Amino acid sequence: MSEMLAEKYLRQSTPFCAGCGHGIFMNAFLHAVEEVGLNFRDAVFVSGIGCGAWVPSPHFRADTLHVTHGRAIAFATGVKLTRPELDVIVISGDGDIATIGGNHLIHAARRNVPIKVFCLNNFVYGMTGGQVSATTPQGDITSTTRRGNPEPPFDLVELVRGAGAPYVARFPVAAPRKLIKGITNALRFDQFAFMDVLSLCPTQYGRANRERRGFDGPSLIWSMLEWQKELCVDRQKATSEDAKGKMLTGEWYEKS
Ligand SMILES: Cc1ncc(C[n+]2csc(CCOP(=O)(O)OP(=O)(O)O)c2C)c(N)n1
Repeated sequence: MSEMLAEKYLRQSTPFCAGCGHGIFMNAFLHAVEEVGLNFRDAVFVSGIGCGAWVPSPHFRADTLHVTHGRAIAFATGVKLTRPELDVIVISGDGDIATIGGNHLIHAARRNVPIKVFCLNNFVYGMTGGQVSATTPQGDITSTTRRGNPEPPFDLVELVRGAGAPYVARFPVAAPRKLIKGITNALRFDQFAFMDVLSLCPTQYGRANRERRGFDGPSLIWSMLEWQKELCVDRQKATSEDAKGKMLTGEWYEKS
């Protein structure tokens, strides 16, 4: 991250592990904030519990609410109702937003609450030891699924679109320029906006799935970035054949 961005927007340095995708997201997010001209004095950031929740709090020089696990969207809805003039932005993990907090996610989408939600999806509960979450791919190893996750995951794009969200996007941290563009669009959108940010957790997910996913190159972090690039296909370029077993990336706007 540039010194200018860090000095302007951050109170302190971050505690993320080496190779954590959340730091790449934080950098991309601050670039988008500059691009949009979002004034932190007009914004409130809300996060639940987990490593992803640490992106805004205690780091951003802004008003931040660091609330109970799974309840970030519920608190954010309350803030938006009482102070509609503020930009209310939720940043938290897949465990927080889509697993324990999944109910709040679908109802905020259904109600089109005008908040922005960035879900830092590293496929596990990272902070507490890499347990299975609602986005862990079937067959993957986690600390609570040692023989492979027997359950299918949520596709967060499909889930949130199905719940009625007018803007849904997915971008991987391995494609930072596209990620910045997407965040810029989400921040400028004036209704409910949701982004499935494909993050990376080398410490938990990477180590546990080293053999299964072939993260055995000279560097675990590098292998994970390469794997993430291969996992993603641009929804506008992909045929249904290309999309098999991949994750579609891009933006989906539902016209009202
Ligand atoms: C009600 C409640 N249940 C469980 C916990 C323990 N807990 C803290 S963080 C966390 C996992 C967070 O995972 P995720 O949201 O995916 O974020 P990550 O750490 O992966 O970025 C859990 C289960 C808690 N703090 N509160």
